[in-house]
Amino acid sequence: QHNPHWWGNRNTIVHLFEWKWSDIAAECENFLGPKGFAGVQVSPVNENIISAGRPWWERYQPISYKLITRSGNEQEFADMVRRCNDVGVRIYVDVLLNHMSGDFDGIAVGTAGSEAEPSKKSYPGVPYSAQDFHPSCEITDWNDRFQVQQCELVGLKDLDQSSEWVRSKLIEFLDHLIELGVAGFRVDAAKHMAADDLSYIYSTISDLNTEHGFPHNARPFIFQEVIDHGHETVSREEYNQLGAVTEFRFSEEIGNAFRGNNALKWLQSWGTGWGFLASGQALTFVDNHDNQRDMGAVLNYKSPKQYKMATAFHLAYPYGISRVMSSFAFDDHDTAPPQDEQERIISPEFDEEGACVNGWICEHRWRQIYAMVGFKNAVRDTELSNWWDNGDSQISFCRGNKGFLAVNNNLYDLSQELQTCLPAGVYCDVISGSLVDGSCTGKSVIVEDSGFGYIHIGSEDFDGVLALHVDARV
Ligand code: QV4
Repeated sequence: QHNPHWWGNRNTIVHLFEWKWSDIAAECENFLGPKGFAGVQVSPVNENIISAGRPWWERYQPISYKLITRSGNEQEFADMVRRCNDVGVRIYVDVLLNHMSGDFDGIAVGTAGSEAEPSKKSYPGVPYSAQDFHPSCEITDWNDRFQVQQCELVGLKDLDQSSEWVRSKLIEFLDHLIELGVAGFRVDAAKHMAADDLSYIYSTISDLNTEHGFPHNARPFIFQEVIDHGHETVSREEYNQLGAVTEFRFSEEIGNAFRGNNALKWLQSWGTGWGFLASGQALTFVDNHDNQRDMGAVLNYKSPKQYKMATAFHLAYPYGISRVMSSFAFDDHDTAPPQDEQERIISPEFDEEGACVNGWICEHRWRQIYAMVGFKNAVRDTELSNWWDNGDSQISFCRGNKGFLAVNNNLYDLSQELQTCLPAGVYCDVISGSLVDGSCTGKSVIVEDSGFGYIHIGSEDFDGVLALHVDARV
């Protein structure tokens, strides 16, 4: 279940973290479809516990499988899926199969109004009771398989996926979403569930809904959250046959390189050469909603120049199933998404250039990022060739005769005749500008009959990357 069922030549997923369904529906029609995005990962859709201050992570604590959250209700969800599919943008749902909520004093009320008594493992909204869970214990040793898979991840009540009842409830939930037209699932905390149990669930759920444009017998796309830094007892290799797996080493190493801790010349062997999963099994990202909040090498929107360079490399290099992050502004781990005084999530607002203004970051609306989504579409199915580097952190390469990328992460200029592999002509650098009414608002590059062009990326330039492709020819 590795096929994301993309439409046409599209091939990039965006995670619209904490967005409302009605806003995503509009975004599919107004922006994602026109710009060539392939799909959206949406936040958890089923009822969750309500936590004080409404941190984003309350949505990782389910109370029932009713489709009512701060992002909207079932009707709004169904409307979103329909409208996005209609413009060729797929929906992938973040699903919590591992656990229910954590402890709570007394009776908790969820976002759909269901009551639960987490301390007794009682969730009548499903219903689940204590016998559907593993006995409580803490994970103290992350290399102990029993603890990782049968104890409680940060105290979240741990479902027993070997039980017939639990399996039937999970399958019913996933089938409901498939019926509504989704293309697949991000499986949260997959590492904390036995691969055999997941295999049973994945193989039992329905085919995708043909009324939403999927072919007959199409299996749901599965990508599993398994964090494997290498040498772990529960490894990514237990899951990659079942579906794609989040490749966290990609995120860590790309952050490391673009922060300047590793020369970019080493990226020539990026991908399996770095010990990553096979390209078709790896869900790749510069940052995700968890590690963008951690200190460390991972890049996020707060280091925009490096972040845009890393994203350009991510989307230009032929490796992985790409996902870009779209965040809201945060100070710390618990910052809630943009909300009003009644704690309702607010809709993103845009300035005249299309950038988000009211607490939403919307990296996917940054020109340097959506332009690379277009680049990745334009060069789809071409090989990488003509790698060039300066022995340090200036690099360039071609994608067939359709695209060319150059990056300068040194503290001096890149000024050089380079092989672009493109047919002779004038091309618009889609990073510094765009093609408007046939003329380029940024840097233009003249490509000679030989394929060479003069490339300049000053160390002080606003962006450290230059990208040309055949769909942006002046
Ligand atoms: C607290 C204590 C625990 C204690 C518990 C007792 O910290 O030690 O056992 O109380 O009740 C929130 C709080 C957390 C609290 C917990 C339970 O932050 O302090 O525990 O709730 O009340 C997200 C957030 C977590 C959040 C959780 C549930 O990141 O902070 O916990 O949602 O709301 C590993 C896993 C990987 C996981 C990653 C974070 O292998 O699977 O850790 N990633 C996924 C999601 C992530 C999500 C979860 C899993 C859980 O990507 O966003 O956690 O669904 O690497």
